[in-house]
Amino acid sequence: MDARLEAIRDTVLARNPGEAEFHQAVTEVFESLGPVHDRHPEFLEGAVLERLCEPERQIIFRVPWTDDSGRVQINRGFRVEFNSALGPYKGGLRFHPSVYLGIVKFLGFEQIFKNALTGMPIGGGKGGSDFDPRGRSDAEVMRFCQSFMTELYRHIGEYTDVPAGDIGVGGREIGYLFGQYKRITNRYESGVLTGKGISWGGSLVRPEATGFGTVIFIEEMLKTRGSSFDGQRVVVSGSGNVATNAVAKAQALGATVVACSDSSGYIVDEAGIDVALLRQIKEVERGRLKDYSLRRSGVAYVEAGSVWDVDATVALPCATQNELDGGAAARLVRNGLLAVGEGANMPSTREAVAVFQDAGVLFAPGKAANAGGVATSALEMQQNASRDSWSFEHTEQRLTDIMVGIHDLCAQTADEYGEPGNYVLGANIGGFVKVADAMLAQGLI
Ligand code: NDP
Ligand code: 2IT
Repeated sequence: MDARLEAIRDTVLARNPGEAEFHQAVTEVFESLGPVHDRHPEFLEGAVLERLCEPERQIIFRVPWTDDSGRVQINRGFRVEFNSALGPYKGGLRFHPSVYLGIVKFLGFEQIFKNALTGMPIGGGKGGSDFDPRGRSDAEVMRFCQSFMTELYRHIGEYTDVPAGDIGVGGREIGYLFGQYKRITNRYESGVLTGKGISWGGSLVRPEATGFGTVIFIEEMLKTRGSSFDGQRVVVSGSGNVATNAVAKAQALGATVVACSDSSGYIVDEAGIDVALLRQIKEVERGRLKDYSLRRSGVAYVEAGSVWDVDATVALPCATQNELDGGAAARLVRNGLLAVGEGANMPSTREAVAVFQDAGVLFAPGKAANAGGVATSALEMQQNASRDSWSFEHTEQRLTDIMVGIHDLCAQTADEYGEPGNYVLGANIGGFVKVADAMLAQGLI
């Protein structure tokens, strides 16, 4: 890392002790930014990096609620409003027991650059709670969401901060959150949340957008090597929103997706995953992946274990951070890997990224490859602002254009900085320059 940037990075780490994921995200971005600071000394003079690493505002709050047996439960809620240079803070809410400030800050930091890459007018933020929705009834989830919004409402708004979903937050949760926001504020403010139901202000394609967008990005990346998804053997991790839609799109483009996972284990279905069955089990029944293997012949279920033991030509990590380490990366490379597309946020460890890049594997980092979700959220905001709703075809075409644009920006930036094919460098510099320019233009705030 450039010595000037390393000194700033060390100060950021010391000021934010115990936040390993935030440290990792900051370090990874800083490793790309040395050459930009050679060309733009004004970024160092304006202390852009120091400002970028300090969130504009961080909110931490108590979320009390009662479970179905009448017992009082207490969770912790977070919203980190990281950077508003390009637009209102925008980013999802994650409900998962592992959530703490370090995870929310890593996600919010990544979101700044991702949102900049989309070219849409959105700043970066993220939030969530250590609440675990798994095994909770709809009524418990509703009471939790109502309590969470009873604090969050005073910090958000269509021109201020616009949350959406992430792990553990889908259409059901956004519905409960929106209902409570409307009830407290007495405003039908559609643009305050995205990922809404289609009959009350949501956008077609938003549910599919992250997984679809990841596959569209990787298709563009494969084209640079004269290849495509057609005929590829694909492994996906996770089986939630992003994973399921990545499976569907990859197969629509002619790939065979042979494996996917949840936190309990993984399935191998050599015939190609049956997307309708997967959706039925995961989205309708909220069941476990093991059920898939019980309902379809020729499917192996492996309890625990790593889905990265299954060989693939294309790997799409779509579950969670640091789920693919250096050992798994080396195994995939040995078994003939051609490309990796991060549907999740920071799923590959820094060691894994190094293994992929050293081996010449095409590697698309999450902040570029999974930007289709937030980009389509911005399209939802556009529809809300104009009180309009677009067709599936039109919205999917907008998503495709945005993903191709992000791909090309990353590739061109990598070329411009003398590292062709380095999408990590391209994404980090491409996103950073837009934010840095806007921050300097807006003065010291
Ligand atoms: P979901 O809650 O729909 O699905 C999450 C999936 O990942 C589940 O299969 C879950 O398994 C698995 N998973 C979660 N945590 C772990 C863990 N600690 N270990 C192993 N598996 C785990 O979330 P999404 O699909 O929305 O999100 C997946 C990833 O994509 C996240 O990194 C998210 O930040 C990122 N992302 C999401 C976007 C969106 O629009 N939703 C946009 C851009 C990125 P189990 O059910 O067993 O917990
Ligand atoms: O990580 C992400 O980009 C998301 N979870 C989606 C954010 C959004 O505002 O749609």
